[in-house]
Amino acid sequence: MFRLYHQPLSPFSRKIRLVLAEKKIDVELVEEKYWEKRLDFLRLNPGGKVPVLRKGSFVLGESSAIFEYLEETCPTPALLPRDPAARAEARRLQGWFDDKFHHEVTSNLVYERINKKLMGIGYPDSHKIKAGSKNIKYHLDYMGWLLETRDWLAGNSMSIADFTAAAHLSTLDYVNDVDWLRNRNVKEWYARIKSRPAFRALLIDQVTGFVPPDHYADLDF
Ligand SMILES: N[C@@H](CCC(=O)N[C@@H](CS)C(=O)NCC(=O)O)C(=O)O
Repeated sequence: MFRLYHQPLSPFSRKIRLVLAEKKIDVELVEEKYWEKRLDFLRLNPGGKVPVLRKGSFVLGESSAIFEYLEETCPTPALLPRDPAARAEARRLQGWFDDKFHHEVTSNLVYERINKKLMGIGYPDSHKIKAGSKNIKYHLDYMGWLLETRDWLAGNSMSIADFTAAAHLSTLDYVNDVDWLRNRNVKEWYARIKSRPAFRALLIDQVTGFVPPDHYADLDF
């Protein structure tokens, strides 16, 4: 069986948990407090980051590499479209959310509000909170614009782009930082993806000391 070293509110870990669940791959979850820099974990992944996927002597870090590995070894259901241009678009958007969105939004809001406290490294920086709250508007508008002409973010089938975006947004929703009234297309898209069985385990997760808003686990939010 696979083992996944993760953190409950790590968007990269959440992306891989969604992929594993959608593909119905059994996994044992191991919560890794990566900030404690456990030696055995650093031996597995010298980069010291979660997620890390492991099965026996096979060990893999970097969520996009993990995703590609799972997509190739367990191709059903496919989370990359068949058409090369659409595949590239799905990968582009995975990069958009894991890079730009993460840097401009997730790290400014979720890491400031939650990770700092978990790691015992102080209080949220109000400048970062302000920046994240401003930046998320641009991203929600961009997603809404994509969804005006597409059923899913990268085209007409659900793909890794949707799971990546939903993984980030779900952590932001946990800290009540998503204005679901801003864009109808985004809310409707999130409701669709949130109601998938693969999403259930994420919605049950709780981080000690931080209670999510009531609508967080509500499929009819
Ligand atoms: N590019 C990596 C990013 C993973 C990442 O940054 N994970 C965070 C948790 S959300 C982490 O482990 N950070 C520890 C560190 O940067 O030392 C991926 O896609 O897996």
